[in-house]
Amino acid sequence: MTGELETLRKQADDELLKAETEAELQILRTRYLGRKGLITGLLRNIARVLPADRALFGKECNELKDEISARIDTMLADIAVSKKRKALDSERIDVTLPGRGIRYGSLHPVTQVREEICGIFAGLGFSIVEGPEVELDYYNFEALNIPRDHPARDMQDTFYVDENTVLRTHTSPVQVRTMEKRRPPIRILSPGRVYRRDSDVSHTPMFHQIEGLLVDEGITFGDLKGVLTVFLRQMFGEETALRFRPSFFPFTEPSAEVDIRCVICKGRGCRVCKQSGWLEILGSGMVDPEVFKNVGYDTEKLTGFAFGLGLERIAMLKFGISDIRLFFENDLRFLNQF
Ligand code: 2U9
Repeated sequence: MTGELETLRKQADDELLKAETEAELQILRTRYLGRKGLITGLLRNIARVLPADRALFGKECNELKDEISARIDTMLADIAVSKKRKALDSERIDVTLPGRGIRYGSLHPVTQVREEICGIFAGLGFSIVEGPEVELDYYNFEALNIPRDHPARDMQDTFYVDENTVLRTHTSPVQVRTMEKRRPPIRILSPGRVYRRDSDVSHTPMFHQIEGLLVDEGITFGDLKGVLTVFLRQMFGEETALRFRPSFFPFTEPSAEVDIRCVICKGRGCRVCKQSGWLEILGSGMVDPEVFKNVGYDTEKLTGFAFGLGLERIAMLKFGISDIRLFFENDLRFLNQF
């Protein structure tokens, strides 16, 4: 190897030993191997070499070029490997650390009560039916024997959409529609939202109801008492005392409201039962023949009973909630308790 080449190799060797970064190596590559680089410069001046030595000189230049290039490649590869190792070290996952806790949701208390009641009646052979919340005046009132001048018709109680259309004030219209479509025996339960112009600690403009209807030949008030007793004992406990009180509804005759012994004070008298020892749970009665006539049922052969209850009221009693509006605020601090 010529002296010139030997010097260049030593110089390259020194500089490569000092190089630490990718950028420094790229600079050296350009410096030695680039188009205007040191080795290319030597080759360009090959005319200075004796013709007899040129072939060897060219060969040695190329070998030096290949050697430097290979060393730079190896060093770059080493740098890439150590970079990758550092990255992996810093990203190492400790699989023994505890995971983030899963936060469970819960069903809304009104949903829980609805599912419980629907479950009990499903066990008694009732099927669930649903219907429109925007309802014709006919199905909400007229067909249920609520005459034009009845107080429940007052603008204060009902949201009117137009002269013939209302937001349903109860789920009874669902049952009228079902009777129009189907012949008895009928055993249905209709849960859903209802709307009334009312707002205070125990009333909201929208609330949830469940109504039930059973129609067949030979159904008596005894069946009403039996079915509602089974329901209330499953819901509030087998020992629950019940009281059937006479009442009035335009769509049932006779009618009864049903109370249970106060679940809070067991009848001793408290704030929740207003010292009476009893809690009003539902309204019920034998379907008025006028209602059957409106759906074309034979009132000589068919009888039936119906009942209705407000879900928020039951949920308030069950969970000891004193303000109905809490159900509709979607405050997680409230909802997470159930
Ligand atoms: C048809 C015939 C009769 C449903 C009934 C009640 C008595 C009742 C209230 C309970 C609390 C409404 O949510 S509340 O304010 N309901 O007292 N509901 S009988 O009677 C019917 C239903 C449908 C065809």
